[in-house]
Amino acid sequence: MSVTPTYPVAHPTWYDTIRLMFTKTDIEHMGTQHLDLTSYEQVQVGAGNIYGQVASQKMPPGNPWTQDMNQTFLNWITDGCPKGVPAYAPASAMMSLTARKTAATRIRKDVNSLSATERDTLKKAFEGILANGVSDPNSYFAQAGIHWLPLPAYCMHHAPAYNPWHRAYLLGFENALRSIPGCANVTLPYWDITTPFPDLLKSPPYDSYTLPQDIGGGYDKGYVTQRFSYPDIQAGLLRYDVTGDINRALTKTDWEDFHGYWSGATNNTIIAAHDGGHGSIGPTMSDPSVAAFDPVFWFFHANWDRLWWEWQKKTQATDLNGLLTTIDKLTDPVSYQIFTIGPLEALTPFTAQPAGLTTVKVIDSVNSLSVDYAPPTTEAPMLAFALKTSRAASINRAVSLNPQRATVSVTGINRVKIPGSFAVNLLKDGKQIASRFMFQPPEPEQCETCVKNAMTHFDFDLPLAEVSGGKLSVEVEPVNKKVVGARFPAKLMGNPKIDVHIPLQTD
Ligand SMILES: [Cu+2]
Repeated sequence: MSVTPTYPVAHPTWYDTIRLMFTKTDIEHMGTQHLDLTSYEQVQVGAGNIYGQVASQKMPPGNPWTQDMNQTFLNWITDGCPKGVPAYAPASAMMSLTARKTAATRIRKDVNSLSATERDTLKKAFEGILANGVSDPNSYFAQAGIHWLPLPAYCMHHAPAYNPWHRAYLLGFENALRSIPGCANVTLPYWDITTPFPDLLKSPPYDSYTLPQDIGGGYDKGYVTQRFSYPDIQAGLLRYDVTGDINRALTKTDWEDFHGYWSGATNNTIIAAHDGGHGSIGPTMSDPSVAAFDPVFWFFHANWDRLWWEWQKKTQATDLNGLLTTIDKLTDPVSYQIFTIGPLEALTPFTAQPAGLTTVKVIDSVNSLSVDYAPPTTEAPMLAFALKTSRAASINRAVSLNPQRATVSVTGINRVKIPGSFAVNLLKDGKQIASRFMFQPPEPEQCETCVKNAMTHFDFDLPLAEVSGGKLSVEVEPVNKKVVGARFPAKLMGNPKIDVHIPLQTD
């Protein structure tokens, strides 16, 4: 028995309405054009395009939808493409993970997949918060200012609360966007950083921001956020092997290894990718005290949140118990404590706000925050791009033509001595062969989180042939060359040490 809905439907879901709107002919017709109208994921991602076609009466050919049907489809998009639950689902299935997933009303999309309407709404929302006065908590200035300058600074990096803190931060920013009239359903899109810098973000209001007042740290009223040239951004992402770090992170089953850096974990997974991304984008994004003022910050961080959620789903860490099974409480007590000891669950300043967000509350993105992510629409054109550039060699690491690998660890760098973010370059016979980036404030000795884990290490996973047969050395290249010079003196930062490990080949 099939029930035909009466159009228009105010709040349709995929299961109760949308999937029934496509006829067998439509499905066959679009199938030849590689759009599967029986797939929720594909229809959701293509929703803007589909709406454009049906609203202009081009589709379905010769049998256009009625005005009420178009309105229904538009309502569905406006609601964030809710999936709903299958009408035939038994009660037990409705409790399953897949069915629960449908609770999300905020579907964040790949920034390259937005429809014209979605782009308009997003722009309106951005312009709205940009126009709000600096003392309005829903102003762009106030939101960006939470990260660091103007003080107090709350930001959380290279520490166990990094992922939860930024998830709460993004939700607050998205709520600010939603406070603008007509934008109540807007969601923050993400930039899949394994694909080129999105065109949308190269023009106003997303290309730059001008400070409306002094914020301290030498950043005065009138300061305009700065980016590198777009080709240089791509080169930077390759230089720091951001895609390689992401891929490595997603294969990890432990919380520490996914994030990397503390508790004995190598520093070549998510936080390394995040740092490398910041360092690649420009002077503003390289400095945590102002990074959030560059509008790309939000799209960039939505992507790290998406990747955390991807990893959570893969490791069944989407609720507290699941997440705790990924943490080794003996070797990493701090991570365990931030999810199990009340006062340590706070995410300042978000816990004090009405939403009362804590580390525990943000774990289940879908059921607790109603936030989910549509899959990326483009498939890693970075690889194609990379092969066209002179830096093609570095991408070979990701595709690993040489199975014999070496792990190079650089330890013993005291980062608190280094004023601001810096790159660590690994050299063979004086020639740079790989680099990593550390994202830190201009005065790390004033930052409690930095001081707590001052001794840093950097890990490089390279083909053995690239590191053998020559003398390895390491240098620290500060971002702020004006103050520090092009290379930071090794003696001042501790005693860096290089270790090379050759993992056993198991196959
Ligand atoms: Cu960041």
